Amino acid sequence: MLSEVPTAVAGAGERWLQGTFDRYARTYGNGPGYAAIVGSGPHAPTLHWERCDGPVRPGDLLLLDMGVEVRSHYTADVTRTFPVSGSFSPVQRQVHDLVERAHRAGLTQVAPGRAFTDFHHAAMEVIARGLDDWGLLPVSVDEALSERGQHHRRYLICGIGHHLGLDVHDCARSSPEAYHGARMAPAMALTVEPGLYFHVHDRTVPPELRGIGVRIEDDLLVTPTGAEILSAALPIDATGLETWTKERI
Ligand SMILES: [Mn+2]
Repeated sequence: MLSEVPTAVAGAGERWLQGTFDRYARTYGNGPGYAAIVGSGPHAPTLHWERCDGPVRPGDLLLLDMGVEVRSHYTADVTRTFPVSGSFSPVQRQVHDLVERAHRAGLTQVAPGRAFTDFHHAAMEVIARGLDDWGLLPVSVDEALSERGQHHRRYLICGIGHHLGLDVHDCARSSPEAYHGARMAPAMALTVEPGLYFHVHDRTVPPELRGIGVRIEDDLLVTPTGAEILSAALPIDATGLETWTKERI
């Protein structure tokens, strides 16, 4: 994928990367598990950017959310945010570092017997505290984290994980008791995917944050003793992603 980024930058844009992934998915698996998301620069904060009709610019962050449906029809759902130039700018790295901390906090909560929502709350607390450190919360962290608050969700309006299987959002029609209200059990597969999305026109954040979108999404299998990260081959830290990118572009 990343070896095709220079072609995207040269003019073929997001379309080229989406098309490249689709071709690989079709060739080596059954096909894409869902419409692949290629969000470059200001498109990255737009959730489910499947239009993928924009340019890819040298200083952009490139949010790639893609999964191959293998020939047994099970799918993956993985996201990383790569710096097109090979290096995160200081502010891009600042955002990525906070999402990484939230992600790590979430990963530690995936284990049998845990409430399904534990990883959500763990990640959200890190996000809320980080945004408060940056002066972006209009209320205290406690109030933001309270049920009536949720001010931090302005920048993270989606859920941060879901069951995964034959459908990318597997068991989505389950009852609340069997889904968010349930406890995790061995053999469950799920995603953990916190992010931060600062829309390009969002005047509640300083100009340097506008147009930055970062998500880290891993696929996990709950085991009898904890969880196995099925997508662990990909780095989740900014420095690791820089190295990964530079080795391929
Ligand atoms: Mn997902």
